[in-house]
Amino acid sequence: MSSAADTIDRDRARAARPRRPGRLITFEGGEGGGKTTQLLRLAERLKKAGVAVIATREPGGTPLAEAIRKFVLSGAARSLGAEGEAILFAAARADHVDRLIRPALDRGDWVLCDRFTDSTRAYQGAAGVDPGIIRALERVAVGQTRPDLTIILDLPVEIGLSRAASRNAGADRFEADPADIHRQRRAIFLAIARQEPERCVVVDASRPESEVTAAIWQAVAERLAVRPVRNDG
Ligand code: T5A
Repeated sequence: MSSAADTIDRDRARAARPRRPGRLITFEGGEGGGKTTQLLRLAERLKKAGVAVIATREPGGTPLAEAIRKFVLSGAARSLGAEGEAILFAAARADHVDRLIRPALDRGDWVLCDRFTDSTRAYQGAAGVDPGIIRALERVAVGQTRPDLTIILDLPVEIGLSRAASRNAGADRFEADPADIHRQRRAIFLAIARQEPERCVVVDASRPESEVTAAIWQAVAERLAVRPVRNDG
């Protein structure tokens, strides 16, 4: 029979455990910074370390959110204005968090997400949406599901745009904006990193891919204490 002391110890142990076992790592920054490339590289490395990994993206990650992605990135929602687009990004994010991200974190998986809430702060923020509205949408969409670590891939706008142009067929709704807007977005990402240094790491993405990969791995290993799982056979 268990004693009251055992029960208290068990309660304490439960309280000492992290509220959720998984980790959420987001990749942020302007166009063509190498988010997709680096996210996939980190996913591979974590898998080799024995971590269960889900790689996903925003807008997107669920059928509903992917449909919203197609609609917004085509420019079809432009007439709603920047606030209307912010609402659509938030709706896609709410579905993504409810159906994919939160259940994965609860299972103990690590979720790597290509863009998340900081993209709304930077892109819709630079388009003039009131920060209070952005914060309110963020609360509704994600609740307590906040990133444990955010990698901000930073590089001069011109380099990022030329990389993005070399990769795809045509610029999407946001990529096609003037360079000044891209520079404002970059400034907002860097301001977020200064305001939340415990969550954000800025990585110089103008360097060769392998150097960027090494810098990201160092940040993940230091901040989230990932260790290779021994596999003795
Ligand atoms: N958006 C999104 C909002 O406005 N609000 C929001 O809330 C959200 C979530 C999403 C768009 O939606 C906007 C932001 C975006 O405009 P997207 O198709 O997902 O659109 O586009 P991006 O996230 O911008 O991704 P990109 O595809 O432009 O760039 P990535 O993923 O940063 O870069 P990647 O890995 O595809 O690399 C681009 C090219 O560069 C090369 C790669 O090989 C590739 O050809 N490359 C390098 N070359 C040299 N050196 C390196 N270090 C390199 N790294 C990659």
